[in-house]
This record gives sequence, structure tokens and C-alpha cells, in this order.
Amino acid sequence: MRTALLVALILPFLQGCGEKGRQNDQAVFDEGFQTYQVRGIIAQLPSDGPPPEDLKIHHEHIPDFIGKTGEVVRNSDGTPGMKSMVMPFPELGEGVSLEGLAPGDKVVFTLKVKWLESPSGERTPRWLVSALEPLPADAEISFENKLGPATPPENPTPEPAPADDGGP
Ligand SMILES: [Cu+2]
Repeated sequence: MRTALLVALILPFLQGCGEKGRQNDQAVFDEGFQTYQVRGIIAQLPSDGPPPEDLKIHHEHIPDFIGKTGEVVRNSDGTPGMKSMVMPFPELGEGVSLEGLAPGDKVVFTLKVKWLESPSGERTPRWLVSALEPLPADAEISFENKLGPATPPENPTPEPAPADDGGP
């Protein structure tokens, strides 16, 4: 009885103060998410601190990255998607191991992104590294951002229908 009470009192505390960003409820990633295969170089391994630090990866350009509008992000310079950047990855999926890895190591990982909508309609992303594998040291990693559309538009603007009244 007392043990149960103790657990009931402590559990929310542990969940609230656990490792930074490590949220237990990853069921949100069960559906309605996007998945990307991304390559990059580890910039920083996570640590419990203090202060706690996230895993950081300098990732390659993700040209097909979907933004909050539900369409591929279009940057002001015309680059589609998410440009290469050093990015924190606070959430790791179950079974993702960083053992034996060090900053500077090349990796390929699966990124899951879920856009969450607040009651006021504000959309914010939550992202998860669901898989991660080391790449050989001589793997080619490029942080160049590729201009132009990632893929040709699936529905090109249709030709205007010819006027059937003989025109003006
Ligand atoms: Cu990024």
C-alpha cells in the first residue's frame, strides 16, 4: 500500500525530470508522421550533464522536408526542404544505440517528424531518431544545399482549356 503510494507520487516527478527531452510517450509517432533517411556527422553526443546535452548531428540537406503547411519547405533563397545544419536530436527511439560512436563519426539515420497542432492551431514539430547506423569513415558526406525542386511537381499546372466560344 505504501509502496504503491510512493510510486504514484514519484512517477510523475521522474517523468518530468528525466533525461532532457527523453519523453516516454512516443506513441505520437505511430501515425501521421514523415520519415527521412538522413546522413550526417555527429557533432555532440548526449550527456546527462550538468547541464544535460542533446545528441547533435550536422546533417546533410533534406530536400524533401515537409514543413508545417504540409508541403515541402521553400526557403527564401529557393532551396527546398531543410538545409544542412547542426541540429539537436533530443529524442531517440527504442533500440537506438550510440555506443562506440564519437563526435566526427559519420552516420545515417532515420528521422521521424510529427507536426503537432495546438488547440489554437499552432503547428510545432516533434522529431525522433528512430534508427541510426554508423557509416564508414570514407563515406561521402556533403553539406551542400541543392537548389531547385527536389522532385518535379506531381501535378503540373494544367494548360488553360481552349475557349470553346471562338474567343473574343
Ligand atoms: Cu535540421
